[in-house]
Amino acid sequence: MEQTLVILKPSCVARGLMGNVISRIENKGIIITAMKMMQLDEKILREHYAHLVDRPFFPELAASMMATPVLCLVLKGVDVVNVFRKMTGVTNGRKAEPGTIRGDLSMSGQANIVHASDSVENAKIEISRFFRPDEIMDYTPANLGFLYSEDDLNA
Ligand code: FUP
Repeated sequence: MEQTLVILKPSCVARGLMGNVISRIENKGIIITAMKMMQLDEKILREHYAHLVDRPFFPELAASMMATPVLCLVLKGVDVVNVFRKMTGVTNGRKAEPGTIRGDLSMSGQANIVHASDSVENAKIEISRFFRPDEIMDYTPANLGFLYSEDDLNA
């Protein structure tokens, strides 16, 4: 099954919204395989946001990501990268659709609650950036047969 990396950003942690986002993950039937609080530093943020390091807003973005610890998660599910990106909504919370995490919880383009990997390839890179292999739990939830049909699992 596919895996994706999610970061609950300082805008989520500081506003007491971790439980809200984790509830959405659990309610959807996505499996949480790892979860860890981390204080990010400039080094890891320059890697994580390598595509944005040269943009003028990068210093402010990095500072916003270091303002409090973050909660990093690995999620597992069929097509979970795309499913969770849809649940996240577009980057700017003011433009994100109601019903999405950003659309429901954020008024900001930067303080936008969550990061979510944007492709299967990037998810693999990002998971290995934030987690050691032994921190990711390999288990099958007892309710798997009620989350998916055989067809879903064989697709
Ligand atoms: P996303 O994949 O939706 O998280 O968006 P990006 O990878 O394009 O951007 C990463 C983060 O950079 C966003 F969450 C917020 C921040 N950002 C800004 O602060 N200003 C911008 O103009 C664009 C992005």
